[in-house]
Amino acid sequence: NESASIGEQVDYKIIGIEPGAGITGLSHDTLEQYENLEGWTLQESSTAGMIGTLEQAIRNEDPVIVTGWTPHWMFSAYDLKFIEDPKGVLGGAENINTVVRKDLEKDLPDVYTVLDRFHWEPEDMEQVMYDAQNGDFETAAAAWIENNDDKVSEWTKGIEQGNGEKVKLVSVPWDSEIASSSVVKIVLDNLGYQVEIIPVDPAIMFQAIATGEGDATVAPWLPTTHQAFYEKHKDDIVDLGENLEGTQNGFVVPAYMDIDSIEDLEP
Ligand code: PBE
Repeated sequence: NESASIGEQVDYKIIGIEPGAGITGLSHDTLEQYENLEGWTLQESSTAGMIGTLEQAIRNEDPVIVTGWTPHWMFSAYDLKFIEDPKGVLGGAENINTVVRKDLEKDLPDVYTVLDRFHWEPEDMEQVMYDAQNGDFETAAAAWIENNDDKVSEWTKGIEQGNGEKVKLVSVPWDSEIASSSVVKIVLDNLGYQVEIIPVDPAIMFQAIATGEGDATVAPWLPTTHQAFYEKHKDDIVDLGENLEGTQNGFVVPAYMDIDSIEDLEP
């Protein structure tokens, strides 16, 4: 129905992802903080489920609103746009930080130094994510490392070889963080460490670093997406600062939809 409001057309639903994701909590906050979203619901599912719903809507040129973020390949696969979030509930431009357990510096000083130096650009992460679509993350990360010796040697210069010490790299199960964790794993493996990547929900990731069960993570999105988990554990973790600047969350729609702002959605 052409004259129906967007709300009516999408059944007052925002298509979300996993319940444990930071963006899911922020999306619930968004529904609460915008009065015009009264009566709207967030349909939690999975990242694959969200993408499936988005793809199907695009095939039919139907309206759809999903929770999205960048870096993500969906922006190169489809013509999409973020709609404005004037209250900033979903966060503005964010960063990804490196967070390690207390005592990592003492126990594994060289690993700590490499992690502290690890820093790259969204384009680097996207390159690994893009290559992994036609293969796997391990191969894509290895290729990126081979092609970016200048960056990698900045992180590893003067670092002594390890002796097979184990490193538990905790992460989250989204492509962006599988990409960064895979790169860090291979860099440390090549230095003689044995790195295991453990993908868990963001809440568990912070808890693992705080309890010392995990050694490090390069996956926290801050200051907004993972703020609640960060606040809970901030006294028991060591924040080594940004490893990447310029991520973004938001409500995402196909470019053919005539809507620009969350405030334009009708109750
Ligand atoms: N994300 C991608 C995650 C972090 C990385 C935005 C879906 C989240 O916790 O929401």
